[in-house]
Amino acid sequence: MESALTARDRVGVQDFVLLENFTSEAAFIENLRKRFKENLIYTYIGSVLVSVNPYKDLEIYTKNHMERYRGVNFYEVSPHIYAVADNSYRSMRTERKDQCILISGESGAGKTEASKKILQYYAFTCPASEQVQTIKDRLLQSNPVLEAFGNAKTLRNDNSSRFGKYMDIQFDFKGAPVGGHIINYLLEKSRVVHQNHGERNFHIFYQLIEGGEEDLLRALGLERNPQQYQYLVKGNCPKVSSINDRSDWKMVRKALTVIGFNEDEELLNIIASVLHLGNVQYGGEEGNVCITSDTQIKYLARLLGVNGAVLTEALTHKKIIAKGEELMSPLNLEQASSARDALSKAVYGRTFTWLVNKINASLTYTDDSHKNYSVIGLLDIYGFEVFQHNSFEQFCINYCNEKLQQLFIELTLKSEQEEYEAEGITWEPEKFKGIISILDEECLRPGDASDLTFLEKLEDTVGGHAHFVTLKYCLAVDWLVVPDCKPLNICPVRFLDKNNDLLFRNLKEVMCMSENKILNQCFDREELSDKKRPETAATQFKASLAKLMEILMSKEPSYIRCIKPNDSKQAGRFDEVLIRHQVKYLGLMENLRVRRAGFAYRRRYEVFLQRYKSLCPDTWPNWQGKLADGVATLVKHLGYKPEEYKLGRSKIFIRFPKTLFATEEALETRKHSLATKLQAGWRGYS
Ligand code: AD9
Ligand code: MG
Repeated sequence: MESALTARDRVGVQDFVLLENFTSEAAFIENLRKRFKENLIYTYIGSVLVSVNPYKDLEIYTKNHMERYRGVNFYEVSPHIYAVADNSYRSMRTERKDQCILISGESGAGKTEASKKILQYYAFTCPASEQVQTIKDRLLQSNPVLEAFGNAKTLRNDNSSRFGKYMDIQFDFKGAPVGGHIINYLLEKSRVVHQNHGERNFHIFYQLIEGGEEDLLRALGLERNPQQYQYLVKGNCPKVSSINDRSDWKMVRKALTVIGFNEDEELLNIIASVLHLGNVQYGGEEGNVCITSDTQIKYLARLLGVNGAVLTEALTHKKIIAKGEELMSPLNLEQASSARDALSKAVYGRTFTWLVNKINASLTYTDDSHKNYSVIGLLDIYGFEVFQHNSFEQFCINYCNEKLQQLFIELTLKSEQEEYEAEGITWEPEKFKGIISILDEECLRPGDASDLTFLEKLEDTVGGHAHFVTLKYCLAVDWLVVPDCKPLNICPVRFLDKNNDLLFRNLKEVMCMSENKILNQCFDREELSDKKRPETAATQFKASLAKLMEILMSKEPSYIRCIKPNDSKQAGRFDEVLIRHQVKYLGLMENLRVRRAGFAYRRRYEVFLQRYKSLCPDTWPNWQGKLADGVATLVKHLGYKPEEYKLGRSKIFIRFPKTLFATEEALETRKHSLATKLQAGWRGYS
């Protein structure tokens, strides 16, 4: 049989807290590596789960595995995402406190997969009636639908989430899932009209083109060739080897049925109309721009349910009000294409939000007896990402990640301030501070505001920051911000546009008249009478994140920290440099140090004394003096070394688990010997 020592040598420790050299980053990484080699992708830091993406299917998510973790304590079984899911579930049930599971990590680290595994675990292990089964099915099927519309292939991940998602699963008093609610955060709409080289548009477009039936495509005026569509050719990447668009199409259609969806026709019309919009070409002279082909407009009028002539005018003119009179001012070529793209983005973005609302409606359980439910929230956001060129989207995504990281610090590290300070751990404050307000200022400023003036302001304000460097190449100026150690090369071109996110009034008017049932709900006439300037995208995003933080703070959190093993999406490759980087900016070493600093092993004096007083003649049967003195006497008698513990105002802090284990063992031994003696008729000292 393998000895304990060699097993440990081979597979490492399942909780980093047990590492002998716990301050050594090298030891931390070595432990991860050993486990990764053995396909042990999960390791704890106390109750935080660290997960390394295996990039291959492991046989660890079977029904048998789910059974194994059901109702079992954290430390009795090997680390697993099911253990975290089960632990949250049990806490919710026993303590009646809402829970949330926060999943973080960079793009491609495995967050979305993790959230799906958790959902599957609840769907399988929680009790179900027939009605509950319907909700379970809908909860599960909401994923393929939202992924089709909100995920895309990027350079970092073939199935990258391009929106943030927070999902509440609601449980009744029996612990059965009876409903759900999703909040979505800032979809990366710009992807609809542009993709970087090697990336794709949202999956749904390719699914429709590859998987759509002949009749359907004919009705929508589409050809079975993604290369025909301007909005699909920018990234020059129509096919992805890990993706089967055709079978995904079937899956999505089925999922829509399960959700109880009956606006198929309208939805498909919208997807097709975006593709047609992308193919609207402009020609003519400056000042007299026209649309060069009628075909698209004919399809568009039908698919969007609007008047073709009015749409054509709105795609080539801008309505201005001068001296109380409405005038149509012709757009130049650049303005016209950007008006067209703005319409595509608005149509797609609003349809996405509509879809989320639709799913929410299908997850609303109407039985009144379930009003009093408990909740487990799952947060799966878009992960931190850095490309060669980064823009507004990366800024927002990374800002969101930064916020979440701060929450993590707030809840796990800062709340341990005592140990934190004692350990001399410092954390850098938020680095994005101020950037959004500078951006908004430039967006709202009339006159010469441009990406360049925005950049100049940034330089003036945060240019002195150690992580901020500007490199000036003509207009394509890049600047570097380093959030948590990672260089981020942000290209400010179109920052202002994207933040403003404006749609010309006459395009809005056209859409408000749409006969498409979905679009009709997406574009509301009231918007037209609203004189107030809409809030900028970044400000709205910031506000929605602030609300999210409130939601999360009101619940009891669990954490899953996902790590990406390499940049080539390959199984078995452990890229140490990349991993070390993530360990750093996820703050895992700090997490471990705080955990080891006594966090898990603190006891109030009276509890500690009560439990262990029998181990010392001076404290047995009762200590008469101050509690602190009693504890001091007791631990001295037990032979605790000064570095092993600290006495606080009301608690004892024990640094190493082994100290407490030894004391527990002593207690067991004493109980055992006492029992033996009692059996032998001896009464012990009392
Ligand atoms: V992003 O920020 O949305 O771009 P995620 O969500 O962190 O990113 P995702 O969950 O989509 O990453 O994982 C990326 C890919 O890694 C998946 O498509 C799988 O192919 C692979 N993966 C992730 N987790 C697992 C796993 N537990 N087992 C097997 C996995 N493969
Ligand atoms: Mg994801």
